[in-house]
Amino acid sequence: MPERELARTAEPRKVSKATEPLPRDILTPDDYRELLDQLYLARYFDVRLTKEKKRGRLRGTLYSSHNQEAILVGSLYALRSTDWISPIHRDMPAFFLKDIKNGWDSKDRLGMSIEEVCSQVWGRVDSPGRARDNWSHIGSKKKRIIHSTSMLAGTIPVAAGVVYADRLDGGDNVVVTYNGEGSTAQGAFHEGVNFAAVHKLPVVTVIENNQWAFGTPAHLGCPTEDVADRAKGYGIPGLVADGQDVLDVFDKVSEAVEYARSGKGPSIVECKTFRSYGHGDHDDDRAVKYRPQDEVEVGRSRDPIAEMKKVMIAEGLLTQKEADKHPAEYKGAGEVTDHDFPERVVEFLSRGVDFALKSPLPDASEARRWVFKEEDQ
Ligand SMILES: Cc1ncc(C[n+]2csc(CCOP(=O)(O)OP(=O)(O)O)c2C)c(N)n1
Ligand SMILES: [Mg+2]
Repeated sequence: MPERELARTAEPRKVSKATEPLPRDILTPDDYRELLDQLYLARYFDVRLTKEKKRGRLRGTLYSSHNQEAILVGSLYALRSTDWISPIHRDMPAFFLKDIKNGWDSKDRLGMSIEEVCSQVWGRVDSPGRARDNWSHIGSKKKRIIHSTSMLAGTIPVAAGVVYADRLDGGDNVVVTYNGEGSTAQGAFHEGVNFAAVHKLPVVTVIENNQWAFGTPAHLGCPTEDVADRAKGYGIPGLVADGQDVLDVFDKVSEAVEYARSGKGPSIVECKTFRSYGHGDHDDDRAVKYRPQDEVEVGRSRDPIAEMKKVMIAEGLLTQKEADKHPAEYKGAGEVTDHDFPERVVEFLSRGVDFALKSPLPDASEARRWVFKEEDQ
């Protein structure tokens, strides 16, 4: 294996121009507390599902977003309800985090309910996918979530088309697409970003650079130091965010969203992070073999929950005692308990899990339905 540096998650080079004032300046103390709770919620979803699977209550593959939560939380917080998103395999929390700032239980919010998402994970009749798959292969036109597929980067051309149509209809909505750094080596990435750039479409391409694409390290998938440098080839802005810092992600994505909404066109926002565990839960053991242990330790050393707590303590929005009340940070699914999370978070997700476990499996007779367009679609 060629020599290379350790994962670089701390203090990434800032490519974007410093904007004064920063987008985060509009956030209130309540927004900060909400962001922290959302980080907890995304983390709890991840560890709870891992535990459920270990207890034998869940089947299928889990693609952990542990340590990458700030990317989803910070970017979604920068959006309007009517904006579109296009998540992929590692973004399962995005389905219920979308528009959640408008009320976790609001019936009107344009995001999926926790009941829908948990039913999807358990492959139940109340899920959008009705047990055709247990993971992220779902979407909702009504809630403005582009259907996720397995084809890496394949959603970027679709996303470009969706906002092209929105512009033709006189809209000013933006789409945020999520992809890993490995996906940027796909042909569809080039076609989609190129099309968006040529037509100045409001497509914000968030790259979750977690340093690994299954067993391939980032430097064997992208020849430039920053994946965001790919933007130069399309004549569009490329920003680099600290993916462990929810506020930095919020700032950079807000900047990109404003640029897109004002008609200037697409951009790429690379968020530097680290994949804490294997590619999927089936990969856990081998992960230790292909990744040096010191790299894994460095990569996990800046937990996004801890980073947000530090900021809030420094700004007088959280006392050390309050920060210590729910110490979920730096813990894997095997070490963490429900007491490490705010009650609000545990209660919200438990409601989804209970609902899913009570929801029946679909009847086998519907297996051949919805292959082609049907009357009730
Ligand atoms: C077009 C395509 N090629 C290969 C795969 C198999 N595959 C699924 S995820 C993955 C790695 C993706 O890496 P990255 O884009 O960095 O995202 P990450 O899993 O790290 O979040 C691969 C190779 C696929 N789903 N689609
Ligand atoms: Mg990756």
